[in-house]
Amino acid sequence: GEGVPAAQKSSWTSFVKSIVSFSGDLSSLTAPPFILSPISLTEFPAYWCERPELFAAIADAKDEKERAIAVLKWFISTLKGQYTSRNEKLGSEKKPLNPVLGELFYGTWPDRDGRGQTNLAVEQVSHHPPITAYYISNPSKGLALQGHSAQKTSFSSGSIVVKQIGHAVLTVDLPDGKKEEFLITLPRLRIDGIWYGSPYIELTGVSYIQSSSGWLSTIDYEAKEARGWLSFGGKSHFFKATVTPPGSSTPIKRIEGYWHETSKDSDSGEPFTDVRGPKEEVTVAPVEQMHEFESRKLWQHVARGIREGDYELASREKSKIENDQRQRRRDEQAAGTKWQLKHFEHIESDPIYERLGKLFNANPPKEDAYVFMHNRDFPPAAA
Ligand code: 0T9
Repeated sequence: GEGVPAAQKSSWTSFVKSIVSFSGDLSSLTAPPFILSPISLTEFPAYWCERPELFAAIADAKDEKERAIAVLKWFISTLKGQYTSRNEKLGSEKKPLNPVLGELFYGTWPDRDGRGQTNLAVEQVSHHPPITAYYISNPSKGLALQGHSAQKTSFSSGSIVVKQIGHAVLTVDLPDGKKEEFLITLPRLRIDGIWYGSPYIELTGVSYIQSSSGWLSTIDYEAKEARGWLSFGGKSHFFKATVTPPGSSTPIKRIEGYWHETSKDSDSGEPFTDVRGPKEEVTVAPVEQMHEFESRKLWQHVARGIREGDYELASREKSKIENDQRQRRRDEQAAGTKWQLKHFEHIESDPIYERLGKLFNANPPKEDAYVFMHNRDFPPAAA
């Protein structure tokens, strides 16, 4: 394949074979060096807020309808970062570092032009299977996004199919003291280009944003673009979305376009999203000031090995982390204790998911959740 260095061809072939015959937790498979990313999955929730002004704009919307539209606009604008940024930054989709239990990632986006500061707290709440919980808030705007992310993977006709497990809930504090909630479900992924060693993601299926006000946005990632009879095939990353009022099945707004470029109102042609311009990466503390379990500190030597092509260093440092984890688990077992999560509390059934999921027949009808314990200050109180 094009993406595979000559010296790693046979190891890529056997890796692909192991994916084919495997279903479950891909993160635990050992992959050849060229496909390794120096970035841990605990950093991924930052993709939700790399356009902080669009997040903040949700709070400025004047009514339920405008808020539903503002949430859809922000959501669509996150997709490029979530699903194509590794291709841009690292050349192709790469295998992220598999977070350890209790791994942390904190960051902020500064206040600018009155948008308020946005804060991010992430914790790896399970190692096997990998589950990442996150809480993103803009307190001055009364906005908070809480969610968790896990995956179920399978292999189908040359592609890795990834079902996203988990959901996110956006809470908006309204001026009258009430709250509006938005349940956000996540699309399926197909990872193509595996044989060639240059994987990339395509989104499939449908995802929803259900507001407690009754407004519903439906995003369809497999809709076909209307084209002339001379054109064949379709361009990647096309979507169509609808915004539907409470109790109705007739959309008042239809959007279509490319989530990695631009989209427009299907009826008026008015521009909707445009993510061709730069995004803002999250600001993190210097590594020297980090907690030992903060992602960039924990993985710093592994990441350096991967970045500099020193794979022996990377694998030696990775083994150290894994051995330390195994020892911790053994110690806990011996002491009859369990690892305590730092920021999140697990609940078996999320009441918001259950209540809002009913409105659009969410499948499954119930999901668990990780509730943020509000025990992190931004900036952190001096240690
Ligand atoms: C939540 C996102 C998620 C995490 C990643 C499937 C994947 C792990 C999960 C779903 C984020 O909000 C969005 C983007 C990318 C997803 C990753 C892409 C990917 O390939 C990995 C899996 C675990 C692999 O590393 C597969 C092996 C690899 C060789 C293919 C590149």
